[in-house]
Amino acid sequence: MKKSLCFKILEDHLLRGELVPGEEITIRMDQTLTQDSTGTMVYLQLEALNPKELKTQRSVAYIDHNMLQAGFENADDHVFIRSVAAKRGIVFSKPGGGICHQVHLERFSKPGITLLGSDSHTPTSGGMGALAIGAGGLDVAVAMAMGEYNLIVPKVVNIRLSGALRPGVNAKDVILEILKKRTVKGGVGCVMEYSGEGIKSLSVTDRATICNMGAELGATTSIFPSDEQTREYLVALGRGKDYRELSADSDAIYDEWMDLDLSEIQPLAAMPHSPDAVKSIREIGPIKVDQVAIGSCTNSSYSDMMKVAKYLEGKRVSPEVDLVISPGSATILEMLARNGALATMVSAGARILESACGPCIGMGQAPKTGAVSLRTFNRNFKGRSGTMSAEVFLVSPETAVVSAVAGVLTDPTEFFTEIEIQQPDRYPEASGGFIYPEEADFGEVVMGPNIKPFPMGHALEENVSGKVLIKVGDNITTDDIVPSHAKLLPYRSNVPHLAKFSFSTIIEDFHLRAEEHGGGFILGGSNYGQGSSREHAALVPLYLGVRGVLAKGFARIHRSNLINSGILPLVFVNPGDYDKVEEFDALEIDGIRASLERGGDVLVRNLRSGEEYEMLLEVSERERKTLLSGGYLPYLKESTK
Ligand code: MIC
Ligand code: SF4
Repeated sequence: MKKSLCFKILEDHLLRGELVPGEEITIRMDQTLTQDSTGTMVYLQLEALNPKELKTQRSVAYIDHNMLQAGFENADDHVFIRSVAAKRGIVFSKPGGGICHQVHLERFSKPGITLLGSDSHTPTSGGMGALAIGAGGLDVAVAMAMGEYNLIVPKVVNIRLSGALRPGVNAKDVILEILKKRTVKGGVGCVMEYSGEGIKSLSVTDRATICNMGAELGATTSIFPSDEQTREYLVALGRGKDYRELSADSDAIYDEWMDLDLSEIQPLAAMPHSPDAVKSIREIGPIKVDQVAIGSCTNSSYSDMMKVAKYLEGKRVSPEVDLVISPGSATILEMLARNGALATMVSAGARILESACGPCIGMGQAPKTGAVSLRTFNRNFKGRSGTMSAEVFLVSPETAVVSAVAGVLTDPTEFFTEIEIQQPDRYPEASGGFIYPEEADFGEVVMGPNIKPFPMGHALEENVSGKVLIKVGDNITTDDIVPSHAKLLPYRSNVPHLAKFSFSTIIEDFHLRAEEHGGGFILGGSNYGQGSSREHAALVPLYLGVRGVLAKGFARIHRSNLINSGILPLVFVNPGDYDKVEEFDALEIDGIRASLERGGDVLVRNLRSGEEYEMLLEVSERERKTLLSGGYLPYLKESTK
């Protein structure tokens, strides 16, 4: 008794360690998912691990990010992933099948399972009652090879929902409200667990929207119980047998609570350039809009799409607005095509994009210079759209579509009183977009010329020294460390090429600085490395000779990626010391191996000022060994010798 749903699932999957918040445990992973922009690295690493067989019950490889084939690179990556999937018994979802999180929810997620994905929005499946976690690629490769994953036991925050959303208010507004209250750091080290009467009125896909953007809180994951809504969704998908009723004990103990009355939530927007810069649509006022993009793993479900289509009936998109729509999966696209909704969208003047991430990751549809772009997505970091000067607002599909017609930002509540969408009784069979292991034709693993070996760390030296190559502020994103858009995504399997663009949202010559000084340190503020799971944000610094990152705090996935790459994540004991370090200061850490072996703090000397800073290197036993070996792969190689 007294258990949260999160702890019940953790306990069910516990292999090693104790369920005490802050401690590292090892859990069994039932399923994994990868997408293509992180997937090439995952599969290169899986090939390096070369397991006899996979230890997961189900592993799926999606192609949804790198969909523009402006050159051979993306197509080569797709074929590489398909060839490894065939060799290893992994389900392959072809390009066009849809966005990994939406498709996984439809076809593979189940209540009570554990899922590890090489994408930060993997928690979307929490809407189904799965414990779904985003991680760096190497962790996902290891989960496939060994069936396990190491994580720090989270605190569990209980968000109690009451009431019901008013017409025109979307589950997106719920998570924006939570982001407004807790900020992009507000979930670090926590799992957000939802309960209360209010959840009954939320469909599985509404819940998935809320869990999806829990990633923006920095949370380890988010989860809803499974109930009648979950059963109906699974039955409609022809997967009724996957249903299991699951919830927390009625007297469950939580570390924190938060109450939210759904009926009080207003339509909201996250303003440029952070998902927690939230204001109500009315507060922001009727600003002129240039582009509206509806889709992404946050808001591309059947009901979101149908709300958009219903509103567009008999209307016309403002002549000054570009409206682009990407349905979340081939299944949804097929349903919209069959019921006429697609025709409504097209005749209103919308552009229909394929079922993929598309503009959410800057894969096309970069807005014009200085544009205001409303997007139903989850991230609005500067430059992510592909246009540095664009102002991206994150909104719900209801706000997006009403504003697309009005030409200005508009509160949708009064326009949705008559619109009600029924959840479908039956989804069509999965499209021909899957290749199951049974039917896969395994030949050779195929590697195109753009796929380069990934860098590997080496055993940690006694003393580490170097210059501070860059000093950055709080909440630096992985989009800053390694930007991603149509021009760079094709190089996800080519770390040397990506390295030339590291930190280019902040300075142009980071890679030149690193080359000139033979590597060194990065100085960061709090929540360093928030955002995506891309381990390129560690592999690129590793390639450029970065030995350590000194920061006030780290985002969860990025911290693990640094350790997996053999880069030291050092936290200031006195955050005020951050101000005393300047760019190009020479730093020295003596006896770092000994400090690590002792498990104590680390002293960093500033050769310019002569000052010493106490830094915390808070690591588990396994992480300590990983750093000593120079990364997770070298560590695994040593420990299995
Ligand atoms: C994102 O939304 O930032 C991405 C692109 O999906 C990333 C993965 C990547 O960088 O390839 C994520 O969220 O992990
Ligand atoms: Fe794709 Fe965007 Fe979702 Fe990332 S956030 S998985 S880029 S749709």
